[in-house]
Amino acid sequence: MPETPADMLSLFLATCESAPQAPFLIAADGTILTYDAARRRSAQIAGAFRAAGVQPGDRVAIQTEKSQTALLTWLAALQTGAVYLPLNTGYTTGELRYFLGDAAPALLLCRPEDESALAALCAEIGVPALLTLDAQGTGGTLVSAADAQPEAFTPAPLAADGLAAILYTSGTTGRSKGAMLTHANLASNALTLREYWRFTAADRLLHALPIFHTHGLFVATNTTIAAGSAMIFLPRFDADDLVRLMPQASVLMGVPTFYTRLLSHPGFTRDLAAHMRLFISGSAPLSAETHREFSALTGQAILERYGMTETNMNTSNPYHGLRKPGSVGFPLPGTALRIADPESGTVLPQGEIGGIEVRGANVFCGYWQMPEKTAQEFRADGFFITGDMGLIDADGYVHIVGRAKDLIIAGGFNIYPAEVEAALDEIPGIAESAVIGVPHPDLGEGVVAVVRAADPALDQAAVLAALKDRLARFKQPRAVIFASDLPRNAMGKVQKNVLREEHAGLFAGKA
Ligand code: MLC
Ligand code: AMP
Repeated sequence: MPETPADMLSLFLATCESAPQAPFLIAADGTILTYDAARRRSAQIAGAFRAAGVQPGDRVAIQTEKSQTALLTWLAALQTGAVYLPLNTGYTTGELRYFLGDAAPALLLCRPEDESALAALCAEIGVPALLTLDAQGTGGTLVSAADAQPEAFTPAPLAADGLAAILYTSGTTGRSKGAMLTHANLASNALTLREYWRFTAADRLLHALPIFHTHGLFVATNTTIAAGSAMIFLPRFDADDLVRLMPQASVLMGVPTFYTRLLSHPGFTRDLAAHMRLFISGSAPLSAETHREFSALTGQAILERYGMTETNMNTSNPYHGLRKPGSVGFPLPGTALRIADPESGTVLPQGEIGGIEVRGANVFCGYWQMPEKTAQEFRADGFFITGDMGLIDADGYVHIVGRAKDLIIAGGFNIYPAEVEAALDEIPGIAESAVIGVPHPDLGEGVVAVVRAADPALDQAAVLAALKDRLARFKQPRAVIFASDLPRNAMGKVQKNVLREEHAGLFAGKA
């Protein structure tokens, strides 16, 4: 069993102490930021946060491009005892208004180009401090403020059950919910994954994920920190870069789109992958077909795991032993997983399909300022209702077979149809809408809006233009279909399964 979990800062500082010159972040050009350099720079950033007014327990919201400095803000927030609140770079000002209003952060860190628009928003909703950071992580008011600070910072004491981060997840109905993650949630999961996936100081993780979500921020970064290993840290996914840098790496973590794109890259060969220790996939279903294609090409089986913002990682295929295509593996040590009737909560016999419920040190402590919503999503015995449907097979492997929640996952990003429908229904000329996900060869699922227009002159271009500033780009429909009526059941509910079947082939052949 891993040692008693503490918090991610203790794990980071332990490596800084034992191996200060070990590489932590390696840039695409080979430049190395050591653990010690990361400690010193994050201490300066912590000093800048404190000077800007951040106190223990305050929220620090971040919406910046991915850079080494952006990642160090996570370690800096930990040092100040603040609660980290990373935000998708695609969110529009309108979307930010809600998150900032709800979380009431003491500080917002944003891109320099957004500063004036967001200064107005911060003034309006009472966010007291605003700093900027550019895409390279080398310019902006945060950088100059950090430069003026000492390279040592006395960390605030952290309690295991204290809040480390709030990550917003959209809801099937109503407002987005801020999932509250404690220090123990994050540290326990990082230690579990370090052991389960055999991470050591020798590992070099190829990191091409965004750092505003659980996958890139916690699974990748925290596991690396817990093992004292390094990340080859890239600003975004680019198949050419991955192929070029793979010879220096030992592990890749990605969403399924990473793997389908690699498979269609001519430079991705058996020889290129031969030295790699591990390929991990998660955040969305990896098709059994992609799994098999990858094995046929490389001779290696992708290790698929399953997690959620609320729970960190729940299951994983084994490091040694069969990594079953189409399965997400076994519950991780310390995580209890059961399949239950979604309505009654009665636990179902092995092999039957039901709702996936989990309990363990990895599971979050509730939704920010939503005690009722929190209570609804936990059973009385502490199991969290994930909203995923699945079964456990005769060998004990968990399979996800669908979702009880109305959710689309495109390229690993979650899109809640209800939110897109609400935006569509506000467009003059749209009488009603239904948003569905249909198979997409690159993104797994693609967002499709089926609308009944009251105005016959309305076309796809006009609908998309109206959504442009309302919704982040990744939530916007890839196609708008005009229908004279939406299919409904006897209860009057739109039959999305009928629409999904009807439009299943819409993106066939599109990469
Ligand atoms: C980009 N676009 C997307 C998109 N990503 N649209 C829908 N869904 C997405 N995921 C938009 C771009 O804005 C662009 O719009 C157009 O699609 C084409 O962009 P691209 O250049 O082809 O895409 P790219 O930038 O390469 O991004 C694709 C991707 C990226 C798959 C590499 O989305 C990505 O890194 N996804 C990872 C998401 C992730 O980390 N999820 C973890 C969640 S945590 P336009 O208009 O410019 O053409 C979680 C828990 C767990 O789920 O278990 O891990
Ligand atoms: P998020 O809210 O962004 O954390 O997304 C969590 C959701 O992603 C889960 O509830 C699942 O529906 C989905 N998910 C994560 N990993 C997998 C996986 N390996 N296979 C299928 N779905 C997954």
